[in-house]
Order: sequence, then structure tokens, then C-alpha cells
Amino acid sequence: MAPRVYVTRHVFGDTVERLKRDAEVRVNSSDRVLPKSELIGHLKDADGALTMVTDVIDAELLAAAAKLKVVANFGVGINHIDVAAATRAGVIVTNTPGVLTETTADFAWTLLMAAARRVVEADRFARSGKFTAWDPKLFVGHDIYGKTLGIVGLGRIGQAVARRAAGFNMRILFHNPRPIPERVIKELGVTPVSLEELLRVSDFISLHVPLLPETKHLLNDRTFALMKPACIVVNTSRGPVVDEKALVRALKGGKIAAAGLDVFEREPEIEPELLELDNAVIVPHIASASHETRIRMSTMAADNLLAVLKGNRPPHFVNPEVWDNRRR
Ligand code: 8YV
Repeated sequence: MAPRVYVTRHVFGDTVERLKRDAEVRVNSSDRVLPKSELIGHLKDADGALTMVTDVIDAELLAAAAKLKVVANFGVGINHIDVAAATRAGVIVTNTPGVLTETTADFAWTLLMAAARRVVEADRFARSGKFTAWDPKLFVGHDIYGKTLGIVGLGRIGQAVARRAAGFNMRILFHNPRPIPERVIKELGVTPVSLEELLRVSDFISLHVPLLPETKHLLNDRTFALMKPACIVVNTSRGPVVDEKALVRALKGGKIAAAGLDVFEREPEIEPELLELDNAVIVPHIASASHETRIRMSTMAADNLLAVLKGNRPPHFVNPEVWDNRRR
């Protein structure tokens, strides 16, 4: 009998057709976020699930989905999946690293530049009919060229953000919990510093750390207080890395100049006070949303899923111990 696969949201390109060649596939045709009870209903007889950041995969769900062998996530971040519980349950968890690196780095820069040059505010103004005369004081922003960029987390995406800074003649500082090879440091022309120094001296701070207990609220009242008043903070990582209420206080109180935000602490909720601030550029978790990358993410998630269902080692998975134990 063909394995059963459930696809929790819309996927791109010919992904569903490809899956159908090797599996019996059901797709959430409503394309709405499924509450846990519904997700459990769909997964209880499934061998594989193609999931997204909106699906909470926890121990209860994994216990109910007794036949599940693989959770193939569309996306690299897996903080919505209880990987330890999946490992205990013998379920392989895969993700899509690499394919969204450049697109996400492009977007971190999009937010950085939009926040620095007040593009969204200025657009709102121009559309509102308020542009009645040119004014030298209109939307005066901050230079980017020649400034200092602080990258928190120099993994794949952090490195791609650093590469783009070369054209802006920036000094690039980074802080990474683990040492970065000297070759990479040289190639990128970046300087390792403590987090505190990075926060104190950077004109732009871009976050590229995964959400872990030690990165939750990395930016908070104390760390915002260390920043320059002209500093601009960009977050394309995960919302809870920033204490959103502290961010509102920092933006309102002039502790920092602006923020560019793709992710939020309690998505899809956004701190109401943040929505009222002109110095925050706010977008709905779209950093990897390009046509090309959405197709690559779908393809990679399907490749990972099919590999497991065919008994092959998946190209990208986060709990290899499950695979090792299967083989013994
Ligand atoms: C995705 C992301 O859009 O890959 C990630 O970790 O945050 C985004 O690129 C989202 O997770 C899709 O599930």
C-alpha cells in the first residue's frame, strides 16, 4: 500500500504531483491554519507530513499520529516542532536549509534600507495627498554607506547579509556563540566582538540567531539601553528573540531610531503599540517569500519527505539519531 502523506498548507510548483507519484496525498485545501485537533485528525493515519511554521508539532500530536515516520518542514526554523519529542517517538524531522539563505538576506537588507530611509512612512505620506510641496525636512533618514553593521549570529544567513554589506563600505562586526573559521572571517572581512560591544557601537543590528532558550529576549530593556540612539534594529530571525514590549519602549523613548521587523513574538499577533509607531517597518513574516525560493523550499521539503518514505537517508534532517537507531 502506498504511504499516506498529509500536506498542511499550500505548496508550490509541481510538489503535490511529485508526491503523488509515490504516495497517497491529501492536502489541506482550505489552506487555513489548522487547529491542533484538526491536524491530529489528518495525521493520525499518515506516514508523512509536510508542515509549515504555523503547525505546532508537539508530544500530544506525535503520540496521536502513531504511524508518522517523518515531519518534513517547509522552512529552516523548527522552533514550532518539539524535536526531542519527535526523536523519542522515532519520527524524523527534516527542514530546508540553504535554499532560502540569499532571499532572506536580501530581505534583511530590504528592511534595513526601508527603516533607514523611512520608505514606508514616506510612501504612506505620498499616497495620502499630503505631498503638497517639496520640503528639505521631509523624511530625513540615516545614511547606510560607511556605517557599522552588527550581525548577531553569523550562520548561513548572517554571512549572506555580511557579503551584501561590502558594496556599502561598512565596518562589519559580528557576535556568534560558536567560533567562526578564520577563513570565513577573512573572506567576509568581519570582526568578532562581544555581544555587548556589538550592541554599543553598531549603527545597524541584524539578528540571525535561531530561537533557543538562550536567545529568547536577547534584545530587552537592558540591551536596548546599550545601543546608540541612532541605531536601527532588523529582525528576520524569530520574534521572541526580541522582547516586543521593550522594543516599543526603546522606539518610543528614542533609545533606538527605528526597527525593521519580519517576525513577532506572538505571531500573527503584533504588539498593538508597535503598530502605531512610524519608526517601525512591519511586514508579515515574508523574508523568504520569493517565487523562486518558495518553489525551492517546496521541492526540498518533498525530497526530504520522499527519501524517508522510500527508506533513504533524507538530504536535510535535524535529528539524525532517529535515522541511526532505525538502521541498527
Ligand atoms: C518560512 C522561515 O517562510 O524558514 C524559516 O525558518 O521562517 C520562513 O522562511 C516559514 O518558516 C515557512 O514555514
